[in-house]
Amino acid sequence: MAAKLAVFTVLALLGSVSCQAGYGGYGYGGGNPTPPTPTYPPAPSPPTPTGPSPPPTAGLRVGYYDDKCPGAEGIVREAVRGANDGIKAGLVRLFFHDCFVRGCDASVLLQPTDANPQPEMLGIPNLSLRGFGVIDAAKTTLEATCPGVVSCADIVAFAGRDASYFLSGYAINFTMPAGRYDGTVSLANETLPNLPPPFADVPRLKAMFAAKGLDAVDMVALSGAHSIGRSHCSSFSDRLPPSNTSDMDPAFAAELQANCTSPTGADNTVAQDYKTPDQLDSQYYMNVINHKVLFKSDAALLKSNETIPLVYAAALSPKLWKYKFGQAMVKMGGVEVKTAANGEIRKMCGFVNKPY
Ligand SMILES: *[C@@H]1O[C@H](CO)[C@@H](O)[C@H](O)[C@H]1NC(C)=O
Ligand SMILES: *[C@@H]1O[C@H](CO)[C@@H](O)[C@H](O)[C@H]1NC(C)=O
Ligand SMILES: *[C@@H]1O[C@H](CO)[C@@H](O)[C@H](O)[C@H]1NC(C)=O
Ligand SMILES: *[C@@H]1O[C@H](CO)[C@@H](O)[C@H](O)[C@H]1NC(C)=O
Ligand SMILES: *[C@@H]1O[C@H](CO)[C@@H](O)[C@H](O)[C@H]1NC(C)=O
Ligand SMILES: CC(=O)N[C@H]1CO[C@H](CO)[C@@H](O)[C@@H]1O
Repeated sequence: MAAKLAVFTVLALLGSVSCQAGYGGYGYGGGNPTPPTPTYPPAPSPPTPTGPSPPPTAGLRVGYYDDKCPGAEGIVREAVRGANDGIKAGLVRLFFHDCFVRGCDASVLLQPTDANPQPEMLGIPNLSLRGFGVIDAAKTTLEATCPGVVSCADIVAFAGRDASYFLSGYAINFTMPAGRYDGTVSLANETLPNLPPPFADVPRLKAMFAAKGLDAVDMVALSGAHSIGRSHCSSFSDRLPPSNTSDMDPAFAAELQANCTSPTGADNTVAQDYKTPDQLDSQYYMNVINHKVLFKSDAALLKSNETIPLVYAAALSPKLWKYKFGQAMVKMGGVEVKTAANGEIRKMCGFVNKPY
């Protein structure tokens, strides 16, 4: 108890620990990706959340649909509840990917059309995003209940929140402000420059998060999303023997190498968190400390004196991390949101209302 209080104090002094939930794991494929030079848009300045229920972000507010479409959040939650753990993990990542490319505007959901043959969802080789079916199912029910009211961007945000709730065994339980509009632009070539790659170091991670108005505390907090989901071996194979340039635990590396070995040459997948693969929990931070993580960008958190204390704090105080994770998710949900002036409420999440 005393230890927990001490940790909490340390964290309070550091200015709140939140976690970067869900970058990486994109499985770029192709063993030796050349990092593109990111072009950083001007960073927005979202308000700093305070207290257990963070205030509305970027003009969004909690309970936005209470009068417009009562039950909207419940409909999304039920759609998420029925998904398996892999899809739930995919929904957390979908939210992250949506927000990091053109803001949280459901641009990640837009499908290829004649007018736009190369949308975001085709942007990264082996991206293997999941969860689109859950979003579409929720949207169908919502359109039948209150047509033209609930944006796909809000559905993605609610679904990311709800997946966190279920995968944490209801321990991560936070309110998500809403009122986002859907974007009409989705470009494949904007994905790589905006999504942090699995080989990023801390300065690069910090820069890419800062470009979205998120700080190192948010980044470390959101990284806890690597306690769920799976990754293609091609995203970290350069950290395994025989090339062996990493500080990975040797026994763990040998086990990964065995699991990644495929007689057919297929790019196998392995669990992000070998210990509790389907639980959104702070085990990830123990894995970082024990050198049992997949990506260079995970291991990097133990190589910067800015992120080291945040990693230890999250490992030592799971409860505090859960709170910070929720805060960071809300903050991320405020990134570059659209309004009625520059967005729409899509009728179908995969297509803009008027393609021409
Ligand atoms: C989650 O939080 C809400 C209040 O926002 C509360 O009503 C509900 O009981 C909580 N759920 C759990 C499982 O703690
Ligand atoms: C991205 O693709 C779009 C549409 O194909 C094109 O108009 C734009 O110039 C491209 N941007 C870059 C940076 O290549
Ligand atoms: C890398 O090689 C060194 C020296 O042979 C060895 O001590 C270390 O355990 C190896 N690391 C991995 C991840 O295999
Ligand atoms: C390797 O695969 C086995 C069998 O699926 C699994 O139990 C183990 O956790 C995996 N190890 C790692 C490090 O992924
Ligand atoms: C990190 O450590 C370096 C060298 O030890 C020092 O110059 C730098 O000020 C430290 N940064 C922070 C944020 O403490
Ligand atoms: C697992 C997987 O889908 N791997 C593919 C990644 O992309 C490269 C290039 O497009 C393919 O060759 C791999 O098979």
